Amino acid sequence: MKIDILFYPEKLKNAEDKAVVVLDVLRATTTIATALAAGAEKIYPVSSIKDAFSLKKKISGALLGGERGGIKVPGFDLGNSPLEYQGLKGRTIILSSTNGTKTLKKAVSAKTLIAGSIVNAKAVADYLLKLNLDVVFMPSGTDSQFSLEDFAGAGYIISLLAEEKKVELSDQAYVSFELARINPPEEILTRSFHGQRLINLGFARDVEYCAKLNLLDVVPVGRLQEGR
Ligand code: 3SL
Repeated sequence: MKIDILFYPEKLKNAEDKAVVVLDVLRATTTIATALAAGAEKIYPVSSIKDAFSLKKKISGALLGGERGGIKVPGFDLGNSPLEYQGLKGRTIILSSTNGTKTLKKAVSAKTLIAGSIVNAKAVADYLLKLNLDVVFMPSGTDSQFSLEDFAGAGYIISLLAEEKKVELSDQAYVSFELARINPPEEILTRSFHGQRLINLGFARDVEYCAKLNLLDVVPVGRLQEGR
């Protein structure tokens, strides 16, 4: 199994035969995993707030969730805190976040598209082992900048893969693996630029939650439509 990781959420190339794992550990992909674990039936990631409102008109009973600048969008039902996503049995969520949902849209060409995070690292690793495809990890970054927490989040998943299978790591995948091997998730998330930003916005409990390794046994897998 060949494993690679991108530094930035650039447009994916040559991924038609690969599994692509998009990470936005703080917080969109953690929120997606949490919403599914709380019973949500479907999650539609959308890029813009306008698209979120117009999709809601077409799906009766859907909840709107997401943020801009970390704060719940006016008129939305939920923000982007995973801790808000509870008791969602059968609900449809339309989610729009600053970086994470946009990165998911950039990965539409993947053979299999997965939303990964630290809270579902083992579930994602087990799923990848069954798929047995080459894997590209795609960190969402923060406002087009490198994000430590997504890079390390991929590393935790890679280390679980490497325990079970012979893996061939690209140079940057090796760096993310080593980063995760040496540093506990909570330290990485608290130290990261975006972790600090969330703590300053009053979301310290979210940062703590997003660092909980292997808390949830769910794998968000999706096929997205281009252009929404
Ligand atoms: O950028 C994103 O997609 C968000 O997850 C950012 S935040 O953690 O909600 O601020």
